[in-house]
Amino acid sequence: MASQGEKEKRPKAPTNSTSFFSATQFFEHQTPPPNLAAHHEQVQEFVDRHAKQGRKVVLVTSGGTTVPLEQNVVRFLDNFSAGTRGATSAEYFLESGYAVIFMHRQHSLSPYTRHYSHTTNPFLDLLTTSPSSAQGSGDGGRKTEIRVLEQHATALLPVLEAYHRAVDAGTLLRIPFTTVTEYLFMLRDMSRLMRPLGRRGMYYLAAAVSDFYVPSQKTPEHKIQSGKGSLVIEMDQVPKVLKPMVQQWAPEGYIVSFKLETDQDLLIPKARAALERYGHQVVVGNDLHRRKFEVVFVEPDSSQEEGYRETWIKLKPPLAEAGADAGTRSDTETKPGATGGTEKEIEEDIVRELSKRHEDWIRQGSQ
Ligand code: PAZ
Repeated sequence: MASQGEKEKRPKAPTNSTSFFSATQFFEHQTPPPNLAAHHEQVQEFVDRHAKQGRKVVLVTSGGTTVPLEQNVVRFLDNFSAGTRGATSAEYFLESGYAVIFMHRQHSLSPYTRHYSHTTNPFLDLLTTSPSSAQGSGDGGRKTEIRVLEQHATALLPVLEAYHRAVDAGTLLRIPFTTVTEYLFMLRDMSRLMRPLGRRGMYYLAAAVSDFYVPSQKTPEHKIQSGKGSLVIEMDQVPKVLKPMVQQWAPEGYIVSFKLETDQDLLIPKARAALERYGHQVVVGNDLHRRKFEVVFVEPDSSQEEGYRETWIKLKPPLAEAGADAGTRSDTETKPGATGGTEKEIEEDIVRELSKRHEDWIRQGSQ
C-alpha cells in the first residue's frame, strides 16, 4: 500500500462538478483502450520499415469521436464527420509518396473504398453474373463468373490500381478508434512512435474531436433509466493535447491542425489563437458548409505586420451553393481527380501545398 506521502504525489481525480483534467491528469486517470498495445506493435513496425526506406510518414486522423454516456454503452454523443477529408487526403498523400498511418473512426470512410460507399454507390450495383463454362469445376463444367459492369469499369480501374499500389508497397496502415478517450491515447502513442522520424514526420489532424466528455469516474455503469424527468448531463472539457504534442511527443514534426467553425468570421482569429497557444506549423481553417470547396491555411510569418500569413484554396462551389456564395471565385480548373473521381477534390490541392511546405520544413532542419 502507498504511504500518505506517496499518495499525495499523484494528481487527484476530480471530486466536484467544476473540475476537469489537464492532459497529464487525463492520461493518469482514464483507462487506455485494450487494443493499444497491439496497435503500438503495428505502428512501431510500420514506422521502422519506412524510416529505413527513407520515406516520409504522415499520421492522418479522420472522422468523429464518440462520448459514451454509460460504461455499458447504450447511448453516446457523436458528431457530423464522415471522415471524407481524412480518407480523401490519405489517398493523395499515398500518391505523393508518403507512407500513411490512417487513424480513423471505426466504420467511417476509408481511402479507396470511400468511392463505393454503401449509401451513395453500393458495390453490388456494379456487378453482374454470367454463367460460363470451365473445365474441371466438378459441377458439369459450369461455374458462375462475377464481372464488373462495363459502364462502371472505367471509374473503378484507377481506384483499384491505386489501391493495389498502396497494398503492394505496404504504405497504408489503418488504425481504428471510436471514443474520444481512445483517440487521445492513440494519438499520444502514435506521435511518440513517430518521433524518431524527426522532421520527416507529418501530423495531419483532420478528425473532429469532441471538446467535451464524461470522465469514466462520472460515467454510470448501467443504462441511464428514464422515468425521472429530464436528463441533465455535465461534461468536462477534453484536455488540449496539441501543446504536449508540439513540445514533447513530436517536437520536430510538421504539425497541421484543422479548425472547423460555423461562423466564418471566427475562422482566422481562432486559427491564429491556436498557433499562438500551441506553436505548431499550420492551421487549416474551414467552414462547415463550405469545407468541400474552400479552406484557408493560417501560418506564422514574421515578415507580416500581424505575424501571420493566410492562403486560401478555393474550388468552384457546387451549383447549389453558387447563388448564395457568388463571392467565391475559382482560379483552379475542374479536372478528373487523381484517384479515380470525376470531380476535382480540394484535398488534392491541400495535400500538394502541404507537401511543399513539409519539404521546406525538412530542408530548413538540415541547414
Ligand atoms: O469528415 P468530414 O470530411 O465530413 O469533415 C472534415 C472536418 C470538417 C471534420 C475537418 O476538415 C476538420 O475541420 N477537422 C477539425 C474539426 C475541429 O475539431 O475543429
